[in-house]
Amino acid sequence: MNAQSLQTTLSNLNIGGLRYFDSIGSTNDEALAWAAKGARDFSIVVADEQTSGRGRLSRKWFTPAQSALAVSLILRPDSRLRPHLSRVVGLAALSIAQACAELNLAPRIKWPNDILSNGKKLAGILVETTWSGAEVEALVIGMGINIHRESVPPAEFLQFPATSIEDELGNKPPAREEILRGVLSALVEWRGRIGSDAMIETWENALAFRGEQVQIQAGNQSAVSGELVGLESDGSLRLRDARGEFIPIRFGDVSLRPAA
Ligand code: BT5
Repeated sequence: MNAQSLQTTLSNLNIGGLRYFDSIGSTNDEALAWAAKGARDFSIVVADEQTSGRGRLSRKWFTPAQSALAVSLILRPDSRLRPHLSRVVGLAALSIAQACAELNLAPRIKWPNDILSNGKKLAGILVETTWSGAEVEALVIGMGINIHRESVPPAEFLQFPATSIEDELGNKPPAREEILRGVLSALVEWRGRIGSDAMIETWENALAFRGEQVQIQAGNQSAVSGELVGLESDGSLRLRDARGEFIPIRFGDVSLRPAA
């Protein structure tokens, strides 16, 4: 993978700009800085290796060389996207899931930001923003996708089991550029329909643990348990507690687990 192979493979996608690095700290940091300096809509930062890849709450994201996709996509909200910014993590999750389904995997979305295959984490998403006064100026959608076996971190690094596309397929995956093209093509398609009911329904139908009991932990607060029913129209999670009452779980740094 290099800048030329990415330009060639993504040539039909109207990419705003491309910055490629053999090695970088975090593609999200680069994309946030670029967005603040005026990067065009749909620009991407791609790295072969990240030395300080980030998850939420400054958790580490593992991206060893030649094995994974680490991409940050910059979106500048237009009038269609702006009313639905809370759906953007779903936009990314759906797009990664759709690209994996095209490879004949059966991905599920562990709300809000993980893609699972056979109950193991295959990809993670980190959405960050730049602001202009009180308005979101740009969104940076960081996507880390495990492609080859070598991208899967050692077990002691993980709270949740992980896998890669190669592990799940049982044979060689397509080139990383091709997989990225699949993700970005799906994202272009779903971005055009971000306000639609179909977007929420498709996202909801792809959720992991639907109809099952789950536990949600947000920071130091006590955990909330209930049946995972689906999504609210803003993309919040809808649980039903033991008394049958619906509880919306807003985004934020929550973690979802199947109930013990
Ligand atoms: C995430 O956070 O899952 C978001 C990951 C986003 C990574 C992308 S890569 C491109 C862009 N640039 C960045 O610097 N970041 C974005 P979270 O839900 O907080 O999960 C983090 C946890 O996942 C860690 O604490 C580990 O336990 C686990 N983990 C780390 N690397 C992993 C990997 N490669 N595969 C599976 N799990 C991993």
